Amino acid sequence: MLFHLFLIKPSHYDDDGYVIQWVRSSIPANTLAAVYGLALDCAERRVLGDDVEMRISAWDETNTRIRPERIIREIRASGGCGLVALVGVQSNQFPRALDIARPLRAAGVPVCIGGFHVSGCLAMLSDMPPDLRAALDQGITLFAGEAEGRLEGLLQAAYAGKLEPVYNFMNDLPGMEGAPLPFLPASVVRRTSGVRTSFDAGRGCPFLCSFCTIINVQGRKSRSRSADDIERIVRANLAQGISSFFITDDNLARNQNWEAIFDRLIKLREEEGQRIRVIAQVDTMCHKIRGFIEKAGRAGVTRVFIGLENINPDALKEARKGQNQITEYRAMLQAWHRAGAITYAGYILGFPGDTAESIERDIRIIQRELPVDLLEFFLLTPLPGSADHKKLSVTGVEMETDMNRYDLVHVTTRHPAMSDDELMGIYRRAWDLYYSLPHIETVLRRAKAWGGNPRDMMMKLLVFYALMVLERVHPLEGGLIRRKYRRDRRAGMPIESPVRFYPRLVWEFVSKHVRFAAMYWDYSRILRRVKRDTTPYTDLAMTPVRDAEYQELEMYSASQGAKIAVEKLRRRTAARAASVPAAR
Ligand code: B12
Ligand code: SF4
Repeated sequence: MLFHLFLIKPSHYDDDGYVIQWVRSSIPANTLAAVYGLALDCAERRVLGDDVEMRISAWDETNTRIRPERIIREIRASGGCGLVALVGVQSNQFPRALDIARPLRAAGVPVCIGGFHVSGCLAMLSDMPPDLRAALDQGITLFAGEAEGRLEGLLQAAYAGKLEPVYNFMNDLPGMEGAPLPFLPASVVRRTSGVRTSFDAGRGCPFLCSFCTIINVQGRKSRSRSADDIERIVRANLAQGISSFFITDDNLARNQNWEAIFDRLIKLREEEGQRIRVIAQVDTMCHKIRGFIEKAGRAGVTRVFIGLENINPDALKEARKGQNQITEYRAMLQAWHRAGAITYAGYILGFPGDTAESIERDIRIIQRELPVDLLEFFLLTPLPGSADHKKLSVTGVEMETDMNRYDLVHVTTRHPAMSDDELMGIYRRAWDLYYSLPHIETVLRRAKAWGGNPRDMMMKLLVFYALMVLERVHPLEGGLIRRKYRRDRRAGMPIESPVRFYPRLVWEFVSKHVRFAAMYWDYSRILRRVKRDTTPYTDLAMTPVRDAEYQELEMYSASQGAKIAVEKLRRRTAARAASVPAAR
């Protein structure tokens, strides 16, 4: 007997209703890896019985076309036994997930949807929202919570034809020690950039940011894999030729096991000579954790994502992100550069106090005063699962009803001072301002001065910006060469005629690549100039932190909140200085 399990990570639709899909997407989805690892474990343990063979297919729709009719055929050919699991479905992917499920359900194929949208909604809302109800009406099973220790039961129910409409484990977060490990076969990884895979070393974050869904879905307590487990994941991937990893923890700095994990990676690198490289996500106070950045550098962390979010303390306070102290940003960013890592900073636009002018001013301040390499902009979005979303739902504030637009690059709720068009306009302009040619030159000069590879930096800046301006997608959703299929259009939107669709596709392809070539030419000219110049380079952002800067830098006087933050720092420093002789 054969049971066919299809694990599919859906993508979402662009504004024209076509699936966002690439010949190669950038990063393999860890959710796919996590659920695949759990499914492999179930298959090995023969949880459906000794006479049932489980066949697992793992597809990421950002790089693989999903053909429901073929899935139906395959399941029928193998005796009609199987399950389609739509994994890691975010809010912006839920409409696409429903469209994939529709023909499957019509053919009687069991479908289950899990991930942040279902989990976030069930965790925070008292009533099930209309899109989840629509899924139940289609006979789709909804799974809220984490699958560790639960996938087995779900598969058995699917095999027996007894799936429940809803599985809700939100009140019972499983431990991660000893859990089956995230893994993707090289054949799946090769459909992305091909050199990197991802895994989560832990889940949960202690902070309370109001726009964050993670704390309400994965909890505020750190749950972590052991260093032994991390070593197993790394070795399994080294064995298939993959030595580069994205550790997806939202905040690796608050993983209770970070040190043991780094020590193990350091051992693999320094004693065995493994060329492991790591991308990690951390918070803005991580430099205060003794040894964290230094060990991260030795463990192979070469890129860090940091949720800077804003340089105005009032906005941070309003978002309950008081842990971000702007007076620490420069020290933290410089520490990462000393450890040899490239810094990616997330920056949120659309806080209530923001105006187009304040956003422009703040970007100029960042360019001058903060040693950020790549800055990525997000629109403040009430993501289902966040405290912000719950508050707006409870108070009945109008929000966008099309979940496809909850991708952090669309306006989803009213801003108190800017119209939707103004907010969208400054959002687009923010990218143009930051990635202006003079600033590209500055970042390349800094990269060279810090001993990095300016060409590598140039390519990163170019690709990041090009995805936003040419493809109109956030770089985190990007990939190499866009694919579009005429028939893969959002339900409710007409299938275009070939005469209209294909010429436009060709025109888009050619014009985008011509514009990309022009950008490449501009960036390369800058790179050549930077490489040729042998005079030592430094600037304000690279200057080590000094007491006097709190009077001098614009970042500390641009807003009332900034001035208060500096005053608080001054008082803290004075109190500390006064307590030293007393302690002696
Ligand atoms: C790594 C990551 C990415 C990666 C890879 C995606 C991935 N899922 O691996 C990349 C960079 C591509 C990415 C992009 C984006 N992301 Co992202 N991402 C994350 C992050 C940090 C980790 C994901 C992860 O690995 N989690 C660990 C896994 C194991 O947990 P899990 O996904 O919940 O899966 C478990 C359960 O849900 C359950 N489960 C899941 N599916 C299924 C299915 C079935 C059938 C069953 C039984 C169980 C089950 O079992 C799993 C194992 O326990 C999360 C935050 C987070 N902490 O999860 C944000 C997060 C998922 N991303 C988010 C967003 C918004 C985005 C972007 C839209 C942002 C942007 N503008 O670029 C894009 C979307 C593009 C895309 N195509 O995915 C939001 C989604 C919120 C929401 N309500 O939708 C999150 C929650 C972060 C946030 N800001 O709040 N992301
Ligand atoms: S620091 Fe990041 S993960 Fe933690 S609560 Fe804030 S946004 Fe969420």
